[in-house]
Amino acid sequence: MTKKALITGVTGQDGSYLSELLLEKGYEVHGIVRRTSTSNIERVAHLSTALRLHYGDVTEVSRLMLLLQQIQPDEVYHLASQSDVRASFDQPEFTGEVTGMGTTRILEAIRLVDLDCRVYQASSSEMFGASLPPQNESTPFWPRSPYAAAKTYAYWVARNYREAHGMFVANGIMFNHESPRRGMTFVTRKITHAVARIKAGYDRKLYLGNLDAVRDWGYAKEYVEAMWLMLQADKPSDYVVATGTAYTVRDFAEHAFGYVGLDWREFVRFDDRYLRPTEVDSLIGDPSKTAAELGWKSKVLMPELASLMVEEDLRIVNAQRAE
Ligand code: NAP
Ligand code: G4F
Repeated sequence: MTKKALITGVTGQDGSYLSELLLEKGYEVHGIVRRTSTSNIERVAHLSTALRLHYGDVTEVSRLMLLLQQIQPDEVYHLASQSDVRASFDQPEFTGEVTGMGTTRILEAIRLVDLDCRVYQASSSEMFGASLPPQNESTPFWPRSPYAAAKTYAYWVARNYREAHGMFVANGIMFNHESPRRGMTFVTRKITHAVARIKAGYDRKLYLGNLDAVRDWGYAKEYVEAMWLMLQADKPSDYVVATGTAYTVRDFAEHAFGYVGLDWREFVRFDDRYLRPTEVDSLIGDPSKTAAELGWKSKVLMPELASLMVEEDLRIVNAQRAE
């Protein structure tokens, strides 16, 4: 029997890599797409003949119920979210609706249609916030943004549906993962895209906020494999997904500019618009449980990640120049 998967947030960075992975594994893959006035399917356009896309929104439970009833997925990957931490300070209520309540809606919809399926909840290392590293599955949560608070709520709702209703729901507590498909507002992609534009002579400066923040950056393409592994386990649980390595934003900029032979100090300038009312200073994950129970381990670390992202942004910028 062909397995069926439903992905919310299929048009995002992770949704696109996960779609590729599940299609490769022979799944019938369905995705929920928001209706927008301009196209939002660029990241999955190359999969359009294989992928089955449906309009929907995680703020509309009736639509979620109908789709679940029609598709009857074996696995649901709930990735949809307002995922920009800085933006969550400007839109806290909206972030709560989508990132927090969205999880309740998808779980309640599954329960109401009485569907026997496995669910992945996209939890985040942002939940650890001000708790000191290294962070693992037992580290207390201390959310430092409306986004992190919404994800913490969603994490506990996922746990509660597991405990109260016996549903198979796994929380992937993922640390920052990046790729050439990363949204342009996140610091890594903002840097690599700027490096390519500066190298091509289009821009002269890059404005950033806190360069001292420490992150544990991994490669998104590898992280979606951990999502799938969580839903193949014998029982549902919560897993930290990380590389266990630590770099500052400054380190990332140094590597990205250095890759094209530039000195970051000549181009990066400070802009306080990119500071946050409350910052998360240091996230460094301890993925030992995930390695021991799921056999997952990251391979690509920050220097290689920065290089491959710059490489792809150089290709994009040069292709635009040729047009
Ligand atoms: P992303 O690129 O921002 O993608 C988010 C997805 O959610 C997009 O497909 C977006 O649609 C969709 N979406 C937003 N609001 C929606 C709504 N109301 N209804 C339906 N879909 C909606 O995020 P990502 O990096 O792939 O991350 C995937 C998930 O993992 C998110 O939940 C994120 O918070 C979480 N996470 C990410 C990281 C990371 O480092 N990347 C780490 C931990 C957790 P549009 O394309 O139309 O905007
Ligand atoms: O790239 P960022 O915006 O990612 P952040 O806030 O760590 O959140 C990402 O990872 C989370 C997992 O830990 C996800 F849950 C979340 O959805 C998202 O994918 O910022 C990283 C760091 C921050 O400390 C920020 O203050 O970079 C610092 N930074 C410095 N200058 C900047 C900038 N961030 C952005 N976005 N833009 C800047 O100019």
